[in-house]
This record gives sequence, structure tokens and C-alpha cells, in this order.
Amino acid sequence: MDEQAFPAAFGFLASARLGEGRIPGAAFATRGTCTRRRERLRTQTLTASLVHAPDLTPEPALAREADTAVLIAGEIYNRDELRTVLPTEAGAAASAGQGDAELVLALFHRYGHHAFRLVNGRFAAVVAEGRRVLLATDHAGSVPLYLRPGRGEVVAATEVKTLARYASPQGPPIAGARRVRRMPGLYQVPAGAVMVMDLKTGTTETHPTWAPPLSRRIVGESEAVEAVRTALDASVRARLAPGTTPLVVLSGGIDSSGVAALARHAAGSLETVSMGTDTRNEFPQARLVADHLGSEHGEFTLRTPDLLTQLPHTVWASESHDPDIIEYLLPLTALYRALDGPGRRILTGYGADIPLAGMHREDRLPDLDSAVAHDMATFDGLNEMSPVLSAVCGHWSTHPYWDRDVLDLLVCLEAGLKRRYGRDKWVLRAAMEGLLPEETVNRPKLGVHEGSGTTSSFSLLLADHGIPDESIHSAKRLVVEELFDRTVVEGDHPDHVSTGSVVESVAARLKRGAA
Ligand code: IOT
Ligand code: MG
Repeated sequence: MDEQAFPAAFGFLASARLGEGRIPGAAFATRGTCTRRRERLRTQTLTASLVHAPDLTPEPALAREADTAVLIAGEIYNRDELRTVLPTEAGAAASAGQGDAELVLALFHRYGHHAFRLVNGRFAAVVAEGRRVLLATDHAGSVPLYLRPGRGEVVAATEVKTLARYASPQGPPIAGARRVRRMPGLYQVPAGAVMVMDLKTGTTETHPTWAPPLSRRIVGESEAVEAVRTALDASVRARLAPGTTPLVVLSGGIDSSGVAALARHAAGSLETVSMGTDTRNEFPQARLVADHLGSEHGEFTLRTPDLLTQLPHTVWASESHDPDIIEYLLPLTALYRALDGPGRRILTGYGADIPLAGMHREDRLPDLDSAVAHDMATFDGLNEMSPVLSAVCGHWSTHPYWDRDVLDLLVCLEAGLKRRYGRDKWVLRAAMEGLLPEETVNRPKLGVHEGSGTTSSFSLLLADHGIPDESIHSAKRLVVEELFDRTVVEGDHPDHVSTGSVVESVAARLKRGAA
């Protein structure tokens, strides 16, 4: 297996404990090998179960020096830039193939918890030092991180289901962290934050390390187009594994086609794959792009009932209970699960619609900017970019549009560059001109939940159970919440949870309520 294709660890369950530590065992949804590690520091012990690609050592995910230990799941995209701010020896050590934990350790020595303000990546990290424990997320919170705070011991994990046994009604609320549905005492670390805990006193401070830009910049057309193209190109390059053929999940829309085009140019070769159902697909649009780029292209068709059967897997993997988000994620989880064989590194166009208001279909700029502001203020905790969605089948996914630099740029462009000449996402379309067929550049947005028929077939399933039109959306919420309770809170394996029976029980509940 190619080392470059994967981060050293996909996820972890870790405990930081005063004195001696015990190594917690964990049942992750993430597929991989579990390795246990223990670091005894002067006053505390950091123990962890790391889940990682089979046949690869997780060592680069761990670093230790004197009284400090670092643990990281995921990967850093601005390594070269980060090394330039380190003293020469630390920079050299961190670049000698020792991995991202070593790099974070060196940054931590220099900047303390502010180190995480510098990092552009897709990660969750734990730092243990003295009697302090730090828990950090990337700017997007793209690798979810949960904790059970406490005096004497803090437990943290990238999948909250592994913390279920630590849930307990006691414990004060902690400022700045989100509670988890039906798991009292457990919290989610906010996106773009580092929480600093004192093991002796049990106190916690939360420091934001990133916030979405609130201001908008006025930039000329060509300058904006050039900036978007340059930033996205750098982001795609940072996400490729040298010497391997990139794999892009392709709908044939501008977002994924743009990523595919840039990946093809950077790597010299490309693989693409598209999914559809027996009711709907976007195969011709994706095929057009695949042919244009000369990619090795695959198509995968699912029967709609088989798609809906996978709802429990989507909730189990994402640990999200937002019904709209689950509809976006269901077809993608189904596609990842259909990619058999060894684990792959996958690039997706997911996320572009948030800073560019791609889901917004009107012409009015105030509404467009309201949509951007709303979505940038509410994405945290939805887990829509969780690596577990693809890691349930051993794949590592990454989202070039949510690279920190790309996101900062896209969010702050003034709305008139996002909607222009009657086209949505204009600046991105203009940036991709020349790399893609004209038809693709101009193709109007179609969401994955629409293009795959997911929304309509989920609605139909509920209608078939006697749920009236006006209750469909709230019924979807109830179904997704019950799936969350079963697969995340109670720990049932999704193979043993049936969408049909959950829909039946929700329909019965609604009927009783209406009677
Ligand atoms: P959409 O933008 O259609 O799809 C997201 C990505 O999934 C695509 O860029 C592509 O990489 C992949 N994909 C979509 N359809 C297929 C397909 N048929 N075959 C293979 N790959 C495919 C929702 C949406 O419309 O997805 N995602 C939005 C909005 C997120 C909303 N979240 C929020 N407000 N917090 C997005 O930004 O991507
Ligand atoms: Mg999109």
C-alpha cells in the first residue's frame, strides 16, 4: 500500500489521565487496523487507540519530546509553509519524513496553543503537556472531535460512538462546546478551535483559531478569476499523493469537474467515478467531462430501495442527525461503499456551494449573501465532511473547496462575483473556462440529492407509509434522529438496523400524535 495515499491515522480514541493511564479499546465505524499506544509523561499519561490504514505504521501520527506528546488524525496541507517558521533543526526534523505529529510538536514548542492558528489541514489533534490537555480541530472541523471532560481524566475521540460508555448525567456544561444529542456529559469541539483543559482543576478554556470572513472584498473580474484558479489549483495539488492516479467523485457539475480538471493537469492521469439510481442519474454530463479529460471512468447504478437501505450507514458514519445533510451524504456514502478493493484517496467537489451560494437559485444579491452568511455560521457540527463517510470502506476523502485558503478567498468575494451575467457560481465557472467543455462550464447546478433522486425517493417512502405532504420533512427529521439514537447512541451496527422498520415506527408515532 502506498504510504503517501493515506494519513498515518484516520481517527483515534484517546485518554489523558493524571498518573498511570489505561488504554481504551474502541469500536470505530472507520475501517482499518487498530494500534494502541501509551506515552507516560511526568504528571499524566496519554493513551490512545489509533485506527489507520492496514499495513501502514501509525507512528507519524504520534510524537513525543520530554514532557509533551502530540497525537493527530488526518493531514496537514501547508507543511512546507509551516517548516519555514521553525528553527532550522526543528524544521529539518519535521521534514525528515517524521510526519505531521512531529511538525505540530515543533510548532507547539514555538507558539503554544496558537500553533493551531497556523495550520491549514484536515485533522483532529491532542496535545498533552504538564497537567494540560489540548484538543484541536481544523478550521472547518472537518474531522469531528468529541470529548468527555473531567478532573483527573479527559477522554477524546474522532467518533462519538466510541465514547458512549463515558456518557453520564453529571458534569457542568462547558462553555464554547456543543452537547451531543442523548449523550449527556459528552461535547463536540467547535470547528476552528483549540480547547485547553487543566487535568488537576477540570477547568476548560476554548480559543478560536479560525472564523469565516465577515467582510467582502471588491476585486476586478480578471483578478478574482485568476485568484480562484490559483488557490484551487494549489489546494488540489496539496491533496494529491505523488506518483498515484487521483480519483475524483464526479457528477459532471462545475464543482467536481473543476477539481477533476485540475487534478488531471497536476497528476498527468485521472480516474473518475459517478453514481446514479434506477430513477435518476447524471451519467451523460459526467461522461462528457471524463471523455474531455481522458480519465478512466466508472459508472455505478443503485436500485433506489438499496440506496434507502443505506440510510443507517450514513448516519452511523457521519454521526449527523440533520435530515437535509443526510440526504446529500446518502448517495455519496453509497458510492464510497461501492468502491471495493483497497482503500483509495478520493477528491470531491463537496462544499463549493456553501461559500458560493450554489444552492441559492435567485438573482438577488442580498439574498445570496444572506445564504452565504447563514451557511458559514451554521455548518459547524453537521459533520458533512467527516472522513468516516468514506473511511467505513477504508477510503480517505478530501475537499479542495474547503481548503482554508480557498475558503477564505471564496467567502470574502463580493456577491456580484458569485452571481453574474445570470449565472450562479460565476467566478468559479470563469476560472475553469478552457479546462472543461463549454457545456460543463455553463451547466446549471443540480444537487446530488436531486440528481440521484434521493430526496424524492425518501419522500415517496414516507408517503407510502401514509405520511401527508406537509409532514414529510418533519418525518424525515424523526427518522434520522431515530437512526442516530440506534447506531450512534445505542451502538447497533447499521447492518442490523432497517430503514423500513424505523420509517414504520415514525409513521405510527405521527398517526398516534395526530389522532
Ligand atoms: P453536490 O454539490 O451536488 O455534490 C457534492 C459533491 O459530491 C460533488 O461535487 C461531487 O464531487 C460529488 N457528487 C455529486 N453527485 C455525484 C454523482 N452522481 N456521482 C459521483 N459523485 C457525485 C449538496 C449538493 O448539492 O451536493 N452539497 C452542497 C451543499 C452543502 C450544504 N451544507 C451546508 N449548508 N452546511 C455543497 O456545498 O457541496
Ligand atoms: Mg456542488
